[in-house]
Amino acid sequence: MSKETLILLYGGRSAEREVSVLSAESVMRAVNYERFVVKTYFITQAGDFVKTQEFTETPAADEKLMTNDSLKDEAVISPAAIYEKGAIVFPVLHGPMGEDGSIQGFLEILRLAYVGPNILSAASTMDKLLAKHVFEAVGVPQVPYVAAFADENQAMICEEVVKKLQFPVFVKPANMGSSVGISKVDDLVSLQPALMEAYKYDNRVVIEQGVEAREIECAVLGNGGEVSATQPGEVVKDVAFYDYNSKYIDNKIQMDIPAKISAELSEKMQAYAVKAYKAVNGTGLSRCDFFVTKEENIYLNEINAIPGFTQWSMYPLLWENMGLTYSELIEKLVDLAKSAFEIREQHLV
Ligand code: G1L
Repeated sequence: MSKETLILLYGGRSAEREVSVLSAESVMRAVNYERFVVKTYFITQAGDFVKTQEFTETPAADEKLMTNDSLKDEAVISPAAIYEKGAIVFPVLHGPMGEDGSIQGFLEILRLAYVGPNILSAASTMDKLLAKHVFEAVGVPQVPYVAAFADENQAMICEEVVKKLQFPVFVKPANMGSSVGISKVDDLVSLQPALMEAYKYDNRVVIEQGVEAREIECAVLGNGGEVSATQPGEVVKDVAFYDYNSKYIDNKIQMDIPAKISAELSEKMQAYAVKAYKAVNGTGLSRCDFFVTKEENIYLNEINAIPGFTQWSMYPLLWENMGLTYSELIEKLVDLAKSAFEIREQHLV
């Protein structure tokens, strides 16, 4: 039988480019080369598509994917030129072209199967405010929050915050592509400047109640009808705030898998994770991040439909703990991509 083609897209326009390259390298090394060949394309910061390496067997452990520095302008192709009949696309991209649904829309127009969230699940989980409204509607617990819009009366927004929340609060642009524009606010006088900072990135802003809590996460996998969640894992914090490098590049975050919590709490969390996932039309995968307080109150913090995906990231490790290896996870995601694609194709005719 001839091999299936996996098209690996990496790079992208956002600050998370480096994580994208690391994750794509992890994927390209873990692929089952008995079944697949891998064709890679780098997306530059300017948004250009560049054809890079092809792999027909497991690359050496130190093999790197080509990035900006090693590429020539002539290699730029038309985005649609990635098309190959029957191929499955693995978009390992963050930010503007990766997780807001746009690359997914592009791949649907091309009529290609792709791994991960569909247009709706990518776009809806990308927007903190929209996601909160949806979780509220289906009864998934969250910390109290206030929605703020740049064109509204800011004094009234501040009043609402004082009425509904307690300091400290977190002010975040609704668009969750990046960690910029976020502030922790300890008092009312600092609220207005924090809002102004957040509005630089989005005219829709979320103000969230700060809570003292453990951060416990659950991995969800599946398409609509058949969804499963892992036992949760804990992000063990020993410093208050991680910078980008320590968080994503040096992998300094410590994880406790499975999290040391009661079976009851764990089951409750899994059930909320699945409920929230289905509510945003979850497809492919998501990492559901919860806060757990001392009193064992659970709050869904956010759903990340495009989680860190190196072999040592939380999402794959949560599945590893359930007995699904990284390579098996990749194949499972590819199979989910193919079944979602077949359903789309059926609806076309
Ligand atoms: F394709 C998947 F499996 F759905 C997928 C795609 C991309 C899973 C995870 C990611 N993650 C990212 O692309 C990243 C930019 C967050 C790099 Cl880790």
